Amino acid sequence: MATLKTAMTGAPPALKADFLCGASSSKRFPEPLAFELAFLGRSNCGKSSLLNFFLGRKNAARVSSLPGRTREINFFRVLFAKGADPFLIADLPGYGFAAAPKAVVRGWRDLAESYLASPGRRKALLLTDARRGIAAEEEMLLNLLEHLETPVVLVATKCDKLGRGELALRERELKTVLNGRAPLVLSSTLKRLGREELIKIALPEECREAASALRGKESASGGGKDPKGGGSGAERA
Ligand SMILES: Nc1nc2c(ncn2[C@@H]2O[C@H](COP(=O)(O)OP(=O)(O)OP(=O)(O)O)[C@@H](O)[C@H]2O)c(=O)[nH]1
Ligand SMILES: [Mg+2]
Repeated sequence: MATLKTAMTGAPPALKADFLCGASSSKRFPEPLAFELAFLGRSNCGKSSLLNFFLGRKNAARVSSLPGRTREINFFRVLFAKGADPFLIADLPGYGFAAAPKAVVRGWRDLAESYLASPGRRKALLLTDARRGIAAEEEMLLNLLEHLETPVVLVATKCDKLGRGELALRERELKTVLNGRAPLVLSSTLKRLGREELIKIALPEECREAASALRGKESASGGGKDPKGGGSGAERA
């Protein structure tokens, strides 16, 4: 019935994603592709979960309840449709995990910054737990991305943790603090909120066109993939 659901809801299909490598230094960064999407944010803010949700896959990126588990930049090669140009997704290590030694935090920061400053056409998704909002570290990242001329989307994660009224208030506050520096997307992987909007806002038009072309084909043919992300997930190398 997954196919029927895809056709009925128009939800974007699961995206084909291959794990390329985990890089703990710039020497291991893969060759740049035509477009790159970087997932950034504090430890435990939900980067890996959002990445899986974005791809429509369960286990492309490792999710952990222990903060600071992602210590390398994990690169994925992603395809929207057969014949479309592949692009890169980078799942970055979390910033500012208080319990980690300072040198470790500095190492993560240096790695993230060296990736963000490397050549490439890139957009950043800056994630923050909706309950936390924009604090000093998010401000620092917004400034860094502005300095690097990297367009950024702010994603408020775990929105299911706030009640409806609190969420509306938080949304207004975030927009005020952002003051037009980045669009805002509200997300919850638990409630499956925000995927379509993210795909629309984060990806270049050519990728979105490829995705909707695929969707059209699937709707017409009755073929397709599981919109719940029940696929096998990306292969880890
Ligand atoms: N309620 C709720 N929990 C979430 C959501 N997204 C992620 N989580 C939980 O938050 C915890 C951290 O999620 P991860 O996706 O591993 O976070 P991360 O930012 O990749 O963490 P690091 O790699 O350690 O920096 C896990 O226990 C997830 O299940 C969400 O939308 N709602
Ligand atoms: Mg992670």
